Amino acid sequence: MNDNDAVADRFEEFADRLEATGVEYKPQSYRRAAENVRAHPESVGSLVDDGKEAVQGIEGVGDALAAKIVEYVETSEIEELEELRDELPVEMAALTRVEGVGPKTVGTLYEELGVEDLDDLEAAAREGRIQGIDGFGTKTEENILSGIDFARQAGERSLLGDARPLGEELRHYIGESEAVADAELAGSLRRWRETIGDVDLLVASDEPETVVERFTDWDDRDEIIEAGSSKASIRSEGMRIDLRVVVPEEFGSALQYFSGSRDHNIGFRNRAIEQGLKVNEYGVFDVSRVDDIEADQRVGERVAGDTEEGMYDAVGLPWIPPELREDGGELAAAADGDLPDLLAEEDVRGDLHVHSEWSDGDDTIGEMVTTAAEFGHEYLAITDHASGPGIVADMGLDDAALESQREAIESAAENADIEVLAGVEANIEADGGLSVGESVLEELDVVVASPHSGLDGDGTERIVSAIEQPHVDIIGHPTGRYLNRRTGLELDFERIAEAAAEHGVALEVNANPRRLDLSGGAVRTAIEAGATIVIDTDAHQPANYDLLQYGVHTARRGWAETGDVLNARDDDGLREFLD
Ligand code: DGT
Ligand code: CA
Ligand code: CA
Ligand code: ZN
Repeated sequence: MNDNDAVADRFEEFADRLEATGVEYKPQSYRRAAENVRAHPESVGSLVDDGKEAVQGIEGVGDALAAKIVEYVETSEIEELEELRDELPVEMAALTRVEGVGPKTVGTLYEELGVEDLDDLEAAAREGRIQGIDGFGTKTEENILSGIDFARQAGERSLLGDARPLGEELRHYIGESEAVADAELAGSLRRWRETIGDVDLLVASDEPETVVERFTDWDDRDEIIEAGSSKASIRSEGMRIDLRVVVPEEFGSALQYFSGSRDHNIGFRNRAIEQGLKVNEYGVFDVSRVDDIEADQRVGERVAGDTEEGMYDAVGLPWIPPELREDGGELAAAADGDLPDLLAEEDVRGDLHVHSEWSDGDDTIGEMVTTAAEFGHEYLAITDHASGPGIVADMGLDDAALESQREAIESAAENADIEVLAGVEANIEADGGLSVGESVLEELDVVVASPHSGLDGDGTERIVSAIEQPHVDIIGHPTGRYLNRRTGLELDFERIAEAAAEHGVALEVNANPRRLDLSGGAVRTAIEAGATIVIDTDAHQPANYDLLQYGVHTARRGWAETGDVLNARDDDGLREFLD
């Protein structure tokens, strides 16, 4: 986490804690400051180096908040926040993750019932003590109870975008050992699930103890949870990492088993049983001539297990890409020869939603274009924020600014090696209208319309209205969710996809790992209803172009093929869709 995010998180906690104790107005200014700090192009560390006045240059940060930022950068702590934590010793983040429980409720529940964490909250709800408090009814109590599990899960699971780089780094480090024949990430990480319970690393080696030792010696591990002769678990960056070492002959079967999902494996095993085969992490075994098939895990004649392809082949199936292994009909599709020909990372030819310093991006239009070309893109659309609700003050462009930006983009396009399109990211207002004038939209190549505020309740009609607007090309991050933080709009994806297909609008898979919006499941619904999707990074700096992979694999989880994806088209195909 960078310092800006760390400061923003603390300011948000400040706001929650002040609100919990009944303070008015002040929480709002902390939240506004948090948002501006998070979006600020320069790191708070370098601003503090330049002095407190530079820190006050952040919108909404006055003298008092600037002092807190300086304090945090210098001491990694904010004394006043520590005091608030002592006064109200509750797990604010965990408790407010429960749907319907806000900071005020947390304050009340602590005062009346001494609720400090999710366990206390669950006990109080089960024992019917919450409905006894003034202003709380049985309905509230029921809602709290049903929201607790989700809140627990959300708190525990890591984002794919945090777990994947950590897992890859570890895999690379382990793979450097001569004792290692092969190393692969398994589990939910290999399936590219949007959140990860723990990281699973599978290694093929004839020297398991050497591998375990190298694993537990890793520089980046914070804690050894357990270590045995062929498996071990460590913690790093708050994540649990499980290692299993198997002999090279059993690598394929172990990889199949530990990649999951559990439900996929159950279906796979049942299919094998019907054919007189036994499957487990050690291989596929022909047990047709065995009396007691439970006698040993490795009983019968071994017919597969060296490779994962061999495992699927042994039960009469083609290899199934891990993203599909969620028990969503992939085994039947494989058996029928109907597996999708999935989109690949290299099929994507451009990015149609990125920001420059004209709004809240870090870099110039020219830099964003040059780095997109270096990344390998054939085209790029610059889509800075139009002003509107949910857009940080002064960060959005009004109609006049959009006009002059279009001219700047067009002149950048003249010198570029790739196609550069002029666009905008317009805000979808509560009634489905956009924040930009028609005459401005008309002149632009790409109009992305996205929801940024009012992100609760059913948003289907709001999004459909936006789709029906004449100049809209793409619906950006359709639900507006933030993983582990807010669920965003509830949407009837089928209805939205039908409208999108009818009006020639593409639905975005926003590749930012905090969003992954649409989700894999929603992508699948959208494609089945005939919609085109587009995978965008929403880059605010060139380094973000790399996030594309998360969008591609999320789309693969939605069974997306190249033909379903707008930015897998060549420039002509793209222009045809946009016209
Ligand atoms: P996670 O960690 O919650 O994000 O999800 P996974 O899928 O990585 O689950 P994990 O780490 O508990 O186990 C890794 C894989 O090992 C899992 O996907 C399938 C396999 N596995 C683990 N336990 C069982 C089990 O009881 N039955 C079956 N069939 N497979 C299992
Ligand atoms: Ca796992
Ligand atoms: Ca695990
Ligand atoms: Zn954006």
